[in-house]
Amino acid sequence: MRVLILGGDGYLGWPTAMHLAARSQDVMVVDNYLRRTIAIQTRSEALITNPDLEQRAEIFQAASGKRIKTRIGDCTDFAFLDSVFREFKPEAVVHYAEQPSAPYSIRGYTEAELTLRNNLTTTLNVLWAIQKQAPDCHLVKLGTMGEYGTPNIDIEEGWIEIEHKGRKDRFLFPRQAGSLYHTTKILDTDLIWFYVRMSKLRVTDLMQGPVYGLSTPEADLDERLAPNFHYDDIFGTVVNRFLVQAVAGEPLTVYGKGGQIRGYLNLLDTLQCVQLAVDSPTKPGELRVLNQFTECFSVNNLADRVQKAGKSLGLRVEIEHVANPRKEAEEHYYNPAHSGLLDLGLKPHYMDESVLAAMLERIMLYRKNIDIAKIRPRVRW
Ligand code: USQ
Repeated sequence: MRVLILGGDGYLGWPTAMHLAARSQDVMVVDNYLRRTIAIQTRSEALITNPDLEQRAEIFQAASGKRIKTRIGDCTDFAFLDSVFREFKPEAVVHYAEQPSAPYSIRGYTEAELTLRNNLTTTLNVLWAIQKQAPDCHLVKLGTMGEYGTPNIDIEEGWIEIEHKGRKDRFLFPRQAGSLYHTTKILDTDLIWFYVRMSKLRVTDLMQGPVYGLSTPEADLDERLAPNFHYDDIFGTVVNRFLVQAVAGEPLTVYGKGGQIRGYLNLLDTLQCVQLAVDSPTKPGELRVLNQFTECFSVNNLADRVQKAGKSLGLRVEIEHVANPRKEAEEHYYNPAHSGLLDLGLKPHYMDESVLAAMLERIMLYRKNIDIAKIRPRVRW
């Protein structure tokens, strides 16, 4: 199958590209290095220095014998994206090409405008390129569990049936996000649902929770194939940040009371989920929504787990409740459904102590790269 990966240089994009190429898919990746640019501008560079996309593809080919095609360009430029679709004629598109940081989207007007324009224009362009060049192509779009927020009712998998004054209909589950970045994902969903209804596109929206991990079978072939692993307050997700903090001897930064619950998953499971979605395309005119996480924890629970795993390696890990830089519920109900991917065949890798300890050991190899100044929250809501 020809699979086009937009945002192929990212934390998820690059491991996905290698994973699919290793399984003999014909893979092309596209990226404009937006995340790398923002990381330099905000002093948020990743823990491990990554070669550029073309070099990564060469290293991967030497290590695995599998080729990944690369195109460097901006998906907000429709002429460029249209030419990529015309040339490659994808059968599936994995769309990761968005500004993914909630704190960055809140930082100031320039960052808000960039996030809104980049994310929405890219999604519009992808939908148009599919309509024009590959109308039968299956779009696998990375959404986020953050679209739903933390409502005081059970979260369904994308859709909800509502009975009102004796009549029933099915609607997208209500969405109410906690950052502008997460709000752009809601707007993406509305845009996608419009084009699915109008043009009978095939789409899967993967509502993903925070991901952790830095090891995959392909990334482990060569150190230079590692994902771009962030621990800064801009791009770092909470588990990866806590693990680096533990190695650095810095207290774990629990925001506020720490009762915030989210649905987490291992990077290995992101790869499985995307593969499962690609392997089972939806019907024309179908928007399938899958909640993509394997287990729910509070931030306090995560901090305890990291502390325990650190102790097993002789690290002294302290936990600190810092003033919450975000406006979010710190104690709330949270019960999201997540059976769709399990039904498709997902075999979860759960977060046990050995998984965290293995990550800590790997991070220790890069201890000298840790810049303490990147750890504390620098953006407030
Ligand atoms: N948190 C802390 N301490 C930290 C960092 C985060 O307590 O040092 C808390 C946050 O306040 C939040 C939770 O941990 O309650 C998760 O934060 P996060 O930074 O790991 O995740 P978030 O900003 O929501 O965004 C990340 C990805 C985003 C993805 C999202 C999935 O950056 O691209 O969409 O996870 S979700 O959280 O389900 O919306």
